[in-house]
Amino acid sequence: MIHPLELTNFDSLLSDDEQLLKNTVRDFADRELRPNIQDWFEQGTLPAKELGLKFGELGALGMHLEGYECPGMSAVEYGLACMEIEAVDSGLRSFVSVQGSLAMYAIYRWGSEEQKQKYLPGMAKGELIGCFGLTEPDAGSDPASMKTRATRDGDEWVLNGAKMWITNSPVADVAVVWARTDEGFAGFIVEKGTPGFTAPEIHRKLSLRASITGEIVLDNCRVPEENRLPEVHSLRGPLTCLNEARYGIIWGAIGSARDALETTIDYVHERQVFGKSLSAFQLTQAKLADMAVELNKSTLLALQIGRIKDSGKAAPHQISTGKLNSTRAALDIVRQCRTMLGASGVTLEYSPLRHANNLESVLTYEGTAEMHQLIIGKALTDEEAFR
Ligand code: TGC
Ligand code: FAD
Repeated sequence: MIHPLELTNFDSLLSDDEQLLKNTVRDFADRELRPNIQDWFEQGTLPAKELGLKFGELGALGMHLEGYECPGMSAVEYGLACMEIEAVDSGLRSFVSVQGSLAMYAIYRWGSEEQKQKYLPGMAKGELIGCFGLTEPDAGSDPASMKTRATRDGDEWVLNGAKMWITNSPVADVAVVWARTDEGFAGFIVEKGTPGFTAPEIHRKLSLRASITGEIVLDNCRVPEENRLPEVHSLRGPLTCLNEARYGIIWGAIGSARDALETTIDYVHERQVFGKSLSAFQLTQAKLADMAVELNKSTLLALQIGRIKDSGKAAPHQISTGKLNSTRAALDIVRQCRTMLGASGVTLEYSPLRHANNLESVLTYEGTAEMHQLIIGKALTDEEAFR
């Protein structure tokens, strides 16, 4: 019996260092994450502070960034880490994505040297938790319509507005907040405790329950000019960060699908129906074969995009290609897996339905499937059809 990814000898495409990294993160996930995930998901929470320190020790936060006490790994290594973490739960990969690819990357790419020195080492260690506030109640897919405004007042900026669906905002020490100004768009680093900044938690989610989600409310919140990201003048600022997080999702979603398929293969061997193993029926094998083929195609696509990214040439539409494919393929696989577990598939004892619920968020955040179709469509036609 072979593992599904042996259909294309996926591991043979990885270097020794990449294999080692993958195995290290998988061991960490088995030891620190997998034993707790059912409880975290059921309780709808996460021990964010404790987990941040553990991810920091592992080197998973800002993993692909150079300097400032970040590990400086390759894009492929970062992707493999996302895959192993999301094989446990999308909420855990989200924690890593938001910290490293969104909050830290925003400072790394667009911040001043002082800002990088001040925040990045603590964030890499998980001592400071970051969040990234772009989406608003009335501006999700279209961030250009954001209402949050920053007005200059001497050496300070006054922020007013509201952000919605912000991963980790209730527990964040540092929020990167995007706002409209008279000159265009700008990004600000807002520290926890700044007067006028609050971050109430959003409850009763049916998806990504092992992740803390909140709002950000800015009510005459004053931040010094030194907290503005000096290099940002347009939406290119936040959208560049999204490329990084979308890249991690390409690999992460495949992790969920792989875990669901592994769970299902184990289950159909054990489950007896009509006098023999569920695995011995042709219909079962056809489903497993189709899912394994899709998993392999998606994994190979992720690796190719990772190699392009490591060459420094990944274009946004290439990242959209991977994000669109991985999230849709993963959802199809985990839903099919759920059906094959019968009634057992609706409990927390087995991962497929938990992954399916999570992947509904993953399909929506970091650009919905439709946004990625439109980004690819624009690249193919030179016609913009967003508006
Ligand atoms: P548009 O006029 O096309 O561009 C504005 C400026 O941005 C530049 N640009 C990009 N730069 C880097 N990377 C990209 N992917 C870029 N896309 C555009 C562009 O060159 C231009 O630069 P400049 O300097 O000339 O001004 O912008 P638009 O308003 O037409 O919007 C395009 C669209 C719809 C593709 C964009 O708004 C979009 O991607 N919308 C989706 C929003 C989204 O994905 N939000 C995610 C929020 S964060 C989140 O969900 C975290 S989830 C937690 C987790 O990750 O786990
Ligand atoms: P809308 O933009 O209102 O879209 C609704 C529907 O309309 C979608 O199907 C969409 O594809 C479709 N649609 C929109 N425009 C078009 C069009 N032009 N053509 C055709 N169809 C269209 N955001 C952050 O900034 N930071 C975070 O940390 C963060 N974390 C999140 C965590 C979770 C659990 C979730 C669920 C979301 C998170 N988000 C975060 C927000 C996320 O990025 C947005 O939900 C997403 O961008 C979609 O925006 P929306 O929900 O406003 O949907």
